[in-house]
Amino acid sequence: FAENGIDGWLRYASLPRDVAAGARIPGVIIALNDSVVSPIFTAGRELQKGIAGITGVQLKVSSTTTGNTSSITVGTLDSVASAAGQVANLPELTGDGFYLDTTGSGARIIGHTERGALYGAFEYLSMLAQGNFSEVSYASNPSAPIRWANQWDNLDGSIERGYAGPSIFFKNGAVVSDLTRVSQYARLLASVGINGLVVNNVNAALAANIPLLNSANIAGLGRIADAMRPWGVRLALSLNFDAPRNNGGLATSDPFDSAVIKFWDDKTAELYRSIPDLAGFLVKANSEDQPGPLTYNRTLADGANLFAKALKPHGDGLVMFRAFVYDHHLTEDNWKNDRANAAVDFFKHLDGQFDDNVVIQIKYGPIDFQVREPPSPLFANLLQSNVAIELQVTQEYLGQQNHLVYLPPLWKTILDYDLKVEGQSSVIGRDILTGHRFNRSTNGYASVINVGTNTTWLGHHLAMSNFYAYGRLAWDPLRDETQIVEEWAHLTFGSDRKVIDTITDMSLESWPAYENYTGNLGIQTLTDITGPHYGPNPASQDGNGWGQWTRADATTIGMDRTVWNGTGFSGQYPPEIAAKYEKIETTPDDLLLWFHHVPYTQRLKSGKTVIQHFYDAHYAGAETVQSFPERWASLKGLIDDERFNEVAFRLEYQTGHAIVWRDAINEFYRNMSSIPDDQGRVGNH
Ligand code: GCW
Repeated sequence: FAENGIDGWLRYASLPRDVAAGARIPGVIIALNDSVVSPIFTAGRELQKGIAGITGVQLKVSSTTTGNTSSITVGTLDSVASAAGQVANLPELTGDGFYLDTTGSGARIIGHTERGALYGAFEYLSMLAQGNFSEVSYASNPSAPIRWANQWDNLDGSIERGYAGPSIFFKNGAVVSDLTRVSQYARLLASVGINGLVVNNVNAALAANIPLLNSANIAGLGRIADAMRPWGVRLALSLNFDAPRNNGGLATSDPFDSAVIKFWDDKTAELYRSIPDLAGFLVKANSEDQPGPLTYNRTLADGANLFAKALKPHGDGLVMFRAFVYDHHLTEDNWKNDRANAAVDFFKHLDGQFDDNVVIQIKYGPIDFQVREPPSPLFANLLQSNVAIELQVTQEYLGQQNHLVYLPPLWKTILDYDLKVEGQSSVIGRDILTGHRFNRSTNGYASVINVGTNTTWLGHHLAMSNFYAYGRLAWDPLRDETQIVEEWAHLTFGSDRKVIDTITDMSLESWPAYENYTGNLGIQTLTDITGPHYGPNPASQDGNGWGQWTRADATTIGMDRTVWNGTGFSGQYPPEIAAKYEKIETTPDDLLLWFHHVPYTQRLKSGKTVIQHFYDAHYAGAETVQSFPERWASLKGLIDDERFNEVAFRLEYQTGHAIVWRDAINEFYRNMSSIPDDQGRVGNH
């Protein structure tokens, strides 16, 4: 089978003979739906393929019960009950949850929905692929209903912030004809519980001259939806707020204009004729030059509700309305200006004004996918609105897949964060995104993935752990990130303990190392801000309107975000959290420069000065990754040469680029501060 990565973690490699000997494989697969578009039908086929790969046993798939006493039965509660009789004493199932039972002679996989049944089949296959034949009986339910992926694909086939080749969806202004890669992508998405996909770039107005919503493209989108439907992945679209003006021949896109309302009602109806299970829309409005309701003196809620009302008659479609609204022409000479304040400033007062099928999609941090940020305080300020967190699998600011950076430890700093809203436990993953804390039923997750036509999907084989982990954490934000990467490595590279351990260790060291050699103490990823967001360029942070400032000068550095003397950002958190960040003494070192403007000689809790920490951390981070190629080389022969060589190449590159980062940043701040490195390294090579 292919070693090129197309199957990702779904390779179903044959088990070593001694392990396979323990397999208890039932005699037949019964998948209780014979419609080829049903996820249950898909589950039957996937079980057949997986079991053949893993054990060499070729099972038949039937859509009705057979005389065979030992079977793998997959279906929904109703279909299993009517085929096999009463199913008693099942644990509670919710959403796309499933029940997996491998006790006795066969296996039962029962979904709360058809999609859930498919997820259960993937879970069973994952066990088998890891050589786990134990008897289990449990229910698994998703933490939240929204578990979406976003692609920033443009209709011309390019991908904004995509690092693995052009789009698998679009080319030359239209949907591609061969959608093989789309169904393969949907298979990977489904295998980790992702149920929705926005296929085009949020910067939809960039392509105003290429109409997404003409009849040819609506038919093309219908074909994409058809390709994904058997995997339970629903299609959603990013909309250009100005489409009525740009493509509809209207004089305005004002959300209160009756012709505009009719335009969206008609387009939505047309979309539903082509895509009956359309998942909804994603809207980036009044941000980074995208049009929006503010352009027409209407509120952001008016804009979101325009689409919500167009969707409403057709079913359960959602408007994912992005909270990433800010002014990118801020002037740095005003000490109190702060881009980090924007989301709460724009959205807090609208809480309660959004229709019930609107979801506010909030980037994890207040700025923009930086190597470290505190959580967006908006999560603590929307108590009467649906919310979803936005993460990035595509490594825009995090090495663009040329660097190994395993992201879950970063995501966990947000998901595990207790915002203590109104003094009560308000952990973002466990309490807020589940909807429990504020009694919401439509919360969840979105992540920008940006796969491309490259056969590795993301450009770096090891980056796929981030894709995998995203789905796992959206399903259960309490899952342990170490366990996730071990499981992924096992499925992707085989059962050799040395392979799994080496990949796990390197992955867990990778984000702290990247933070060390890029930007530490909460100063952000010190990359090129106005261009590609790649490589060191600390000078580009300041002196422009983007607001990713460091305010570094000859003696001091950092953003003063205190209430008493700064931008007031810390005051957007609930009192207990705000108080902690208000003072240097209670601000953790890793966010010191996010919240405070201090001298380079400021002492950290570690006892070091800020500047010496910069020097040391940059050396430490670069040193960690110097060990990666050698550790990877020790796996030669334990995995296939193709993937071995491709990963080796990227790791080797990373070692060099980490040194470039280290020296560029250290030199920059040594020049600026004139404070020497007490180890005598900086400026001395
Ligand atoms: O920071 C910016 C990215 C843009 C992106 C934007 C967003 C799609 O650099 O490329 O636009 O964030 O999230 O909307």
